[in-house]
Amino acid sequence: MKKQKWIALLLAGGKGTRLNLLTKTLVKPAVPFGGKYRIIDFALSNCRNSGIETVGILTQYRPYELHAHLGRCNDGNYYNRYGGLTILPPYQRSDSGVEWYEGTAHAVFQNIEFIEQYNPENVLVVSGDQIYKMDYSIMLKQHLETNADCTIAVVEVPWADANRFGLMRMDPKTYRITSFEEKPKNPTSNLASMGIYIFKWPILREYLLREELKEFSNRDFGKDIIPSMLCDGLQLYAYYFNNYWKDVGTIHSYWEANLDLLTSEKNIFLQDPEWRIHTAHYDEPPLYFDTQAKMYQSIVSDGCEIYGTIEHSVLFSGVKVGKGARIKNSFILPQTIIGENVWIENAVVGSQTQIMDGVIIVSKNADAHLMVVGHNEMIDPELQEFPLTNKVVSVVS
Ligand code: ADQ
Ligand code: ADP
Repeated sequence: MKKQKWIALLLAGGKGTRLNLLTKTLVKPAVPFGGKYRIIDFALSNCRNSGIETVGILTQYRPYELHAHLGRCNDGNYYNRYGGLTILPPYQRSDSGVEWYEGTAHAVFQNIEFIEQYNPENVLVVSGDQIYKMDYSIMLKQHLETNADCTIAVVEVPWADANRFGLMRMDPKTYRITSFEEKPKNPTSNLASMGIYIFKWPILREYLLREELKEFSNRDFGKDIIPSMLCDGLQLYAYYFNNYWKDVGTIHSYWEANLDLLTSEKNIFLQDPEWRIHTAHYDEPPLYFDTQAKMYQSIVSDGCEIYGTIEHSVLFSGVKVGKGARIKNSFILPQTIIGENVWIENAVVGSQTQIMDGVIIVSKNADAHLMVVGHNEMIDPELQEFPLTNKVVSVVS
């Protein structure tokens, strides 16, 4: 087969426990974001817009909604003009049974045959759980110019968050990486790996095979592959990124990333409008706004039907808000039905939730902070047990 310059592998199988109830039934990359998207749409659109023709999506944990979404995406005009989207779940390789993807590197290792079909010179590995717009072809250009074995996209993060990331030091002139530590307890750098890598394929292949032979290994890029390459003196370079980037790994960062959409300077959809984020299409009717309805500084998506007041909030597709209801500083995920005279403040409400008339769900302190109401649950004042997290500050019903 003709050698391809590069192919992309999109990691979308991790459990994502820190998103709490939002990932109870679906994997993090499939979590709805920004009114009508899912988190994975960013990485996938970046691949498409960067001109990558072949993308393998590695899925594992609760993949049903993700697969359904990707199927819908491929159905429309999302990625099929390249014909290059392949879903890669774990599979039975031999008689010994199915080998789950134990870590990110192990997931790629299991798909060596898929990659080899395309005989690529370089492989781009990206995460499916980040919000950003990035032209990977510029990163590839730097990778080729420096003749790097591996190029890692990096970004400066606030010191307070630094211990959630792989942190490195680099030569300020050449950008050659001189040290790397995965999620150190006491950070000495705030230059973080974005978990976006371009590798020379023959070199990555060799390290994936080597990692498999080790008795003790997490089979992870950040914990194993990158430190081994650095230790062996390979050429690792940083690709410096200074645009909007959010890893929505925790409920707090998910909250902040949605909140950012409500400020025009931070709203990622308003930045670089040529670089479109694509998603699956649902035939939702247009937004309906009744006479008593009021809306301030909010995002309200197609299919919503509003009779109440919405303030500083994001309403995802198909949300119904009854008469007299007030929603403030909140994110209401798709297809949720909110009854009359409901009051919701500082909360994330999961999709397909039904909130009965008169329920009050208020967290008094937005930073302390929000509550997550479960996916597919009915919230009724008669019920004693609300499926909320222990972050609840106050629930009055
Ligand atoms: P983390 O954010 O902790 O660190 P990780 O849990 O490795 O990322 O997940 C990265 C991606 O891989 C996610 O999209 C996840 O869904 C997927 N994934 C995880 N386990 C998987 C598995 N077994 N099979 C398939 N997919 C899987 C990484 C790097 C850090 C870096 C941050 C940046 O290790 O160095 O700073 O990303 O966000
Ligand atoms: P059902 O579960 O009734 O078959 P769908 O197949 O339409 O519903 O939806 C599957 C998933 O997609 C659900 O999680 C639902 O919340 C979500 N979903 C449905 N409609 C939309 C939409 N317009 N925008 C985003 N997500 C949606």
